[in-house]
Amino acid sequence: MAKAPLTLPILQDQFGPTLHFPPKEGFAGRGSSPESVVATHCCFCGMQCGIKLHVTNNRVVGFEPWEEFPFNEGRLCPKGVQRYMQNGHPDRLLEPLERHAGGFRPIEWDAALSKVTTEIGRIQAAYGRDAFAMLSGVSLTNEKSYLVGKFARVALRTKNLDYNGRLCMVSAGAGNKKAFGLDRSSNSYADLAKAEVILLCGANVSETFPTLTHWIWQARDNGAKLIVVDPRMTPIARTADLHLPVRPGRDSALYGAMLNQLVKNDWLDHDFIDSHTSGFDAAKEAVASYDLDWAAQVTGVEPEKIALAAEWWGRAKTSFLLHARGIEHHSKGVENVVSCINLVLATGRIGKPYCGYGTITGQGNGQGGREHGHKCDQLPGNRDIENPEHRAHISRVWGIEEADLPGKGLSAYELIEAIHRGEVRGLISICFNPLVSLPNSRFVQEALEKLEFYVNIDFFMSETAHHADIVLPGALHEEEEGTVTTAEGRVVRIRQAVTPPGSARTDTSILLELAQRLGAGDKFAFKNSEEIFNELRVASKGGTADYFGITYEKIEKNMGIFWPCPELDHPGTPRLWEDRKFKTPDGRAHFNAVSFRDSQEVPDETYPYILTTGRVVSQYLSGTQTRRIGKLVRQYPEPLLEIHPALASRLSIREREYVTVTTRRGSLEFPAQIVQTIREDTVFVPYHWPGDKSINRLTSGHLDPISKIPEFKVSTCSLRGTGRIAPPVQLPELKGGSNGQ
Ligand SMILES: Nc1nc2c(c(=O)[nH]1)N[C@H]1C(S)=C(S)[C@@H](COP(=O)(O)OP(=O)(O)OC[C@H]3O[C@@H](n4cnc5c(=O)[nH]c(N)nc54)[C@H](O)[C@@H]3O)O[C@H]1N2
Ligand SMILES: Nc1nc2c(c(=O)[nH]1)N[C@H]1C(S)=C(S)[C@@H](COP(=O)(O)OP(=O)(O)OC[C@H]3O[C@@H](n4cnc5c(=O)[nH]c(N)nc54)[C@H](O)[C@@H]3O)O[C@H]1N2
Ligand code: SF4
Ligand SMILES: [Mo]
Repeated sequence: MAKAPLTLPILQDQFGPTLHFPPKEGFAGRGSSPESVVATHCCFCGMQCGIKLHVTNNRVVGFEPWEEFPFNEGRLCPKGVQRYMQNGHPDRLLEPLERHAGGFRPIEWDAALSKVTTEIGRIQAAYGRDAFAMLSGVSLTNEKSYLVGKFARVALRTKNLDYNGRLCMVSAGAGNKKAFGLDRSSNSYADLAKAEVILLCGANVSETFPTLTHWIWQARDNGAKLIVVDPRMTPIARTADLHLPVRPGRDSALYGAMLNQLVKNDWLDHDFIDSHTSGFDAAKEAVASYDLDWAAQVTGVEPEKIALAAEWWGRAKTSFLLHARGIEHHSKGVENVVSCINLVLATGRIGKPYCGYGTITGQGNGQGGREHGHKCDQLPGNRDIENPEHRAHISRVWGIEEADLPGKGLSAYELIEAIHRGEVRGLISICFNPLVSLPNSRFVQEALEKLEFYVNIDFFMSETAHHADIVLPGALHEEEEGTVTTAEGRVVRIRQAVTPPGSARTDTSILLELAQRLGAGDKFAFKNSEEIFNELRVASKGGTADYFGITYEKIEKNMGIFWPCPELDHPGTPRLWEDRKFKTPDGRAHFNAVSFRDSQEVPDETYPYILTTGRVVSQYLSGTQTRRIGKLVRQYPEPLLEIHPALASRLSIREREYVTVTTRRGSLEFPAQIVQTIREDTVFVPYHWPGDKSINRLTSGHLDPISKIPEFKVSTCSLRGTGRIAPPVQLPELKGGSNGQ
């Protein structure tokens, strides 16, 4: 039976349309004298900047910089300085909720959890264990990621567990494993400072990782050349020495042509290639015909610029290549990643001071969260769920029979497809808002409506939670102890500053109690997060992501430890590959041959333009958190369609005119923002909003065949001006208060 989404606010006061946060009385904010100051990390992106939270009356009331933390040295971005507004937010979920005919009503914890376990039992008995699935998220700490993986496999005993990193890091992960046999940024960002050339591919660093720019500026102060590859002239691209405005979806042609230039001009490190790599000849062969004119035609970038980029890269003595979702969110995301890595390997500039490579991890724990086993194909330590030795090791640590350990399950979007087909009937999700963040979201909504039972764990009522039968109030970052692993591979401590408000509970305690009620209590006898971490250490031992030598005490003492850290007396590994012992089966770094192929959708007469999507500085992911903070909303209140003046003029589109964007999934209207900074054949819309403002209603569900990442960065579209000008946005009022809110 299809279930209508309950999209109307039900408890008006708690879930009303107010998207900003008027401070409550007594909410002191910055400048106050807090009862305590807790040094921890920002809850948002993968930089995991150090921050000190001010606590009074068991409430986070403000913050101050944590200047000693080595990565950001006190610097914070617009989101970081507002994150403290969430703990006392009036929208916080304070008690479990149950769906009934007219909406949601509060329910006691015991009744809520009983209902959850009864429904899990019913669905698994009727349709099989795998018919109950789990989705998770990597804003969760390492401990919670590990716990979710174990919970799904040991308590739920389902193979169908996946996570929101599937929308984020998996192309990079797969590419790194192919090339290096290990999935981590090869260097700490300290190596950026003296790199001669920095090549930044598909990363809007100033908006998405603002504090990382400091390291890039340092390099520039030291004379580094910065090359940025992005179809938009982003803020960081405006400061670059060379901007290559690539046509979306064509990156591998560009990097292939650059590799060809390296070969032709012999800008190669032959010793490194011969002694430490394999596959060079095939990679070279694959791009032998990629001359500058061909590449210019395919990518839309002038041949001279491609030649110059290759020359700067080729002649440099030190260099750092960074990429992010701009090259990874593609149906050939993995190919894009390995074509970048080929450039690094060809010049042998890795595993040496100021010579680095890395994907820039997105979510707060995008790194650790992709190592500890809540991916559909993975076990802790970044082990492979289909490898018999890996399965045997984890079964031993968990005290189960290997035969009882489920195998590989479906990836996130495939799981939604299975729900849509009726193969998966029940779902538990934690820390994930797929209705806003998955592509083709009308299809996602249909799937959610087909679920027989759905339980959602979050601290705000996300759009996806509106489809739940039971909503369980979980905990914010600052409400639990744990660790996360930053984009650099540095494992840091998250400290509990306050306990969850109302009757909200820590995510950990919710999962532990559910495990108990599902009859697996003996396998989940953890008393605190540190005990979970200690089991994770053992589980990860011997895996590529080896945390065995890391302890809470050691992290605190050193302000973080870089994995791999295989023994207690091991100092950790900020720079990988100094020993040249790659983790591939043959011990060599692998070149991968990449022949250029196009995106799944290519412009045609009906859909002549490319729609690409991404982020703005003041909003975070599906927006559940940042759309509730007034100052951030005021900074960028609604999604706008970035369009080049030449294209706007051809289509007679005016500034702020509503433009109908149509893709194969449907149509929506967005106000135009006419900017010089985007290619003429491309439009850009950020994705942080739900409903009719959600660009994911229009994006495609095409996946990379290896990583299963959706092609968020290329959908073809048509554009039509409506003649109507969008009214000025009603900005949320910022009511007084010493914190400026
Ligand atoms: N403010 C803010 N910061 C965030 C987040 C957020 O939501 N808001 N989210 C965090 C997370 S989880 C992530 S994954 C990161 C993402 O960080 P980024 O990857 O930097 O962000 P995106 O906006 O997704 O995409 C980056 C750039 O890719 C470009 N691009 C689009 N198509 C192509 C293409 O085909 N080739 C190339 N070379 N470039 C292309 C876009 O123009 C865009 O400028 O940000 C993290 N930080
Ligand atoms: N079109 C388009 N779509 C995209 C992208 C794009 O570039 N373009 N980017 C993709 C990327 S890179 C990503 S990472 C995804 C992100 O997509 P999502 O993961 O769905 O986005 P979030 O907003 O992080 O959703 C997480 C939910 O978990 C809750 N939450 C956060 N922390 C915790 C916690 O500690 N405990 C609990 N219980 N709940 C928590 C938040 O309130 C929120 O409701 O979006 C993807 N979608
Ligand atoms: S850069 Fe990322 S981690 Fe640092 S303050 Fe901003 S959102 Fe938080
Ligand atoms: Mo992400």
